[in-house]
Amino acid sequence: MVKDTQESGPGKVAPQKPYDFLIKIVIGGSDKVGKTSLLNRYVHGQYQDHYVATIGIDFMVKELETKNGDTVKLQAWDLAGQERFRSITSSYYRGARGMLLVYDVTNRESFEIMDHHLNEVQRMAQEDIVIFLIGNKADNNDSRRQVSYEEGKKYADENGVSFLETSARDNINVNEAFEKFVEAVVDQYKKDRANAASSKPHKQQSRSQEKLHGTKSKSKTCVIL
Ligand SMILES: Nc1nc2c(ncn2[C@@H]2O[C@H](COP(=O)(O)OP(=O)(O)OP(=O)(O)O)[C@@H](O)[C@H]2O)c(=O)[nH]1
Ligand SMILES: [Mg+2]
Repeated sequence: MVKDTQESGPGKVAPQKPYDFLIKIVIGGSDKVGKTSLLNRYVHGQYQDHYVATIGIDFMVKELETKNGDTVKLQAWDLAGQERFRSITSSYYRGARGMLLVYDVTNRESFEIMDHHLNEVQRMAQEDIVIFLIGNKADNNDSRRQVSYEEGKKYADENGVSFLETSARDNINVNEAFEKFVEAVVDQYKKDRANAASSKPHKQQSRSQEKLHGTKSKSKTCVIL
């Protein structure tokens, strides 16, 4: 169902494909929690043990199809967790439709700083941004855990965000996390459109509304979120 994307590089011309949605998301959290590893696992199916800090911002692209049959081109902005980059990275919250906020279940500090990250998102991001809290490094048989599943879930519930534990190393829940996340972003967009349409009943239906309401065959127009 999910295809890998290798669309850039010397001498390669990116093929023009129609997508239903082009979605910009950001992945944030403290340094060394495994943000880049999660993306590498999801986009390239790869994992490496040695740590290479992200400098500033990195970027990965993945194409996928949701359970509802929507084709999505996902642009994921991988934010450096090191404190010295914070002033740059928080500016990337603006315009993002979704945010994966990652902590490391074996590092309590990375969980306790979530209040700060959520405040920043509230301050900088659009109101209807979809947020998923991810407890990464929930590896098989790991005794170094400092944050329980229940604690992570409780925190997420209290803050009205979705929650999943993952392991980039052991490939646990990584695809599920991204797929659920993308579906939630698309659903949120559809809700927003439906609300906008119902508050403007006499306006001419837009192409994307037609698609949403099934009144026209599948549009070739890509909705940029
Ligand atoms: N045990 C374990 N280690 C992991 C996992 N995910 C990442 N790591 C390791 O944790 C370290 C940091 O991973 P990164 O993905 O570079 O972390 P990051 O959050 O991108 O860090 P910054 O770029 O500095 O913000 C690396 O040594 C990874 O191999 C995991 O699921 N389990
Ligand atoms: Mg990184």
